[in-house]
Amino acid sequence: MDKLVEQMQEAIIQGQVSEVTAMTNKALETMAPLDVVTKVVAPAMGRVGDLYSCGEFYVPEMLLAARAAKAALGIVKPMLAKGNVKPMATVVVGTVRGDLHDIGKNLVSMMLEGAGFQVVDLGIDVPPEKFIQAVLDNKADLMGMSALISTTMPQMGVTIKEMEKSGMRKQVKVIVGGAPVTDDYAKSIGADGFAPDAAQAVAISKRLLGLN
Ligand code: B1M
Repeated sequence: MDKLVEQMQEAIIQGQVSEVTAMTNKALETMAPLDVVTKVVAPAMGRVGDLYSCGEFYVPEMLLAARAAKAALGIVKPMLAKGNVKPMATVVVGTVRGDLHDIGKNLVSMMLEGAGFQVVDLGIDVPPEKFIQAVLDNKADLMGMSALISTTMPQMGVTIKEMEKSGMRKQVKVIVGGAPVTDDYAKSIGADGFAPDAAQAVAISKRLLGLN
């Protein structure tokens, strides 16, 4: 692995915001912004998850690492959005009720924006009624839900059921994602699409809307 990539990953894992900021700026002299996301931030946060799982990291360490990851993402975000053409569709995205994880959802938002979508990002802990209202207010073509915990994942199905009840389900395509989510799970709750990562979220969103 490239030495700088390795050092950046380590700095994210250790939550060193200023080092991550400096190294990200340096890396961007030679590295594509998307590579910072896929080769540095995503794998580093994966390792943070492993460290948490095996009891080496606790919540404070995860928070510090997440802050450092966000510092890197804050730098690359405007670059990913560059080269943007006129919005081709509107998408409402958010992390479901009870779930505070937003790094993956932010990556998905950034990539969609970069691909030319207008993104309405509702943030974290989004209840079904807020998703529904935002879709209606923005006349969204697509709605994206992210969930990172097995106990919050069912909120995606709850939201889809509420959309059905309110009679607006057919007006909007629904895509879901997040580490515990699978294609089968997405189908079982009636979502139109599932994406395992941010790049595929763009490809699948385009496909669902017939934009390819
Ligand atoms: Co939490 N956490 N966390 N955490 N956390 C996980 C998810 C966990 C797997 C860690 C572990 O045990 N190994 C575990 C869940 C276990 C389970 O579900 N059974 C867990 C837990 C338990 C918790 C708490 C309960 C801990 C506690 O308090 N005891 C708590 C819950 C808080 C809550 O949400 N109510 C908690 C809190 C936190 C922090 C706040 C400290 C922090 C979040 C900070 C933040 O997001 N601002 C945090 C973090 C950082 C993690 C891990 C380490 C990393 C998540 C991440 O950012 N990954 C995570 C472990 C892991 O996932 N390995 C963990 C990087 C990101 C790029 O990947 O989010 O998967 P990901 O997104 C990908 C794809 O999934 C996909 O594209 C993204 C980019 O490629 N994708 C989509 C995501 N959303 C999509 C939507 C789409 C399409 C694709 O369409 C709309």
